[in-house]
Amino acid sequence: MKIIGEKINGTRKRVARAIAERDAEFIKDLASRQAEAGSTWLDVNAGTHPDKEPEDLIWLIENIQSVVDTPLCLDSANPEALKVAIKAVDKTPMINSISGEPERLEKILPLVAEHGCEVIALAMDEKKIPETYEKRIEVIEKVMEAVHAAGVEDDKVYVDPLAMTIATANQSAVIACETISAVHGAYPEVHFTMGLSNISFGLPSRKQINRGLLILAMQAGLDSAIMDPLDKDLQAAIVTTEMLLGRDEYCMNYLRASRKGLFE
Ligand code: THG
Repeated sequence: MKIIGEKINGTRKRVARAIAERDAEFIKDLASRQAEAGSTWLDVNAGTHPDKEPEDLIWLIENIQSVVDTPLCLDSANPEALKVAIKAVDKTPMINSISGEPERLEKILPLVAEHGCEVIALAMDEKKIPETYEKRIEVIEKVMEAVHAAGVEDDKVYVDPLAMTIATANQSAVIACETISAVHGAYPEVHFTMGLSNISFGLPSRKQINRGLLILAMQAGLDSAIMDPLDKDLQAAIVTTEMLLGRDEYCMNYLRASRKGLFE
């Protein structure tokens, strides 16, 4: 299971303040702690000021790279901001994200192909997030056609099935898992990821719900998640589920995690 550390996100109030005040220490601390906790990528989202986004992204990237060498996951729907950010990174980044929206495919896929990036593909288009897994798969088929036309390999693609808030969409975890299973069947080389926290919006004890979704989705084929790497219970759920899915020979990782106190 590969972890995309979610904490450097300008839509979070504390991070928005750090960006506005150019509080580099706050950002560096988030970067170091998430890298130490085992993140394969660090998500970098500069927030929702389109005019300031490229400048803010560069400031974030430079500060993060001054303390860690973990590759970054550039979280923006804006092709112009992505173009500038790709030039500022030391290591090939993951791009978060494309979708079935033609403009994003046309403008972002060439960048992905040129730089050899991994890319997250959302199972939605410019109209909306489809309500059934059959319709989400139709969107992903369209995205994969464009991916192939751009010369990007299937194993660079991370499909995000989009798990909506369960409080208002009773079947949303089921639909997300069905989407993963079906896409996995059709495109065996494609990877999966998702933001775990949308599912629990508006309900109490959110971490409990996020953790349950993680386990169900891993069973369906999820092999990466945009998540809080500092959440020990979530990390424990990953180690345990990997073992239960038969991916931990002699239970070595589980035993190592136990000795290190992950389950205390
Ligand atoms: N899919 C993809 N990218 C994404 C998302 C997704 N990027 C953004 C988001 N969703 C995932 N990132 C975060 C980052 C931080 C938080 C949640 C998701 C977070 N949330 C706190 C919580 O859930 O309690 C509240 C906010 C706060 O702490 O200020 O921290 O789905 N491809």
